[in-house]
Amino acid sequence: MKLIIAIVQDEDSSRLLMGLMEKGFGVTKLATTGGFLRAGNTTLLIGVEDERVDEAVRAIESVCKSRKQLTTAHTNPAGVPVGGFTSFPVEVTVGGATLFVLSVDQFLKV
Ligand code: 2BA
Repeated sequence: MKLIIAIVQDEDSSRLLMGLMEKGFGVTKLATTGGFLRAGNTTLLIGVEDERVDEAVRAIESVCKSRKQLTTAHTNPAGVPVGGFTSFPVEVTVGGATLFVLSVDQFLKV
C-alpha cells in the first residue's frame, strides 16, 4: 500500500475530493499553509493499493491546474536580502499539485 500526500490549491480541492471519492479512493482533507506564499492550500492524504497509484495520480493531474500568483519578495533576483523595508511583487507559478508517494508499512483500523 502507498500513501499519497497531495498538496493542491484550494480552488481545485473540492472537485478533486469528489472525483477521488467517486472512484472509490479513501481521502482525508487537511487545511494547510504554503511556506513560501504563506497562503492557504489543501493537503489530501490518500491511502491506495499499489496498483491504483497511477490511477490516483492521473485523477489529480486531470483536475489540478497550474496558476500564476503574485507574491511579495524581500530579496533581489540573486536571492540576496534587500535592506530596510524594500519589497517588490514577484509572479510565481503554483501547482498543479505537489505529490509525495510513501510506502505504508501497515494500514490498521482498530
Ligand atoms: P508554497 O510554499 O506557498 O509555494 C507556492 C509556490 O511558490 C510554489 O509552487 C513555487 O512555484 C513558488 N516557490 C516556492 N518556494 C520558492 C522559492 N524559494 N523561490 C521562488 N519561488 C518559490 P509549487 O512548487 O507548486 O508548490 C505548491 C505548494 O506545495 C507549496 O506552497 C508548499 O505548500 C508545497 N510544497 C512544494 N514543495 C514542497 C516540498 N518540497 N515539501 C513540502 N511542501 C512542498
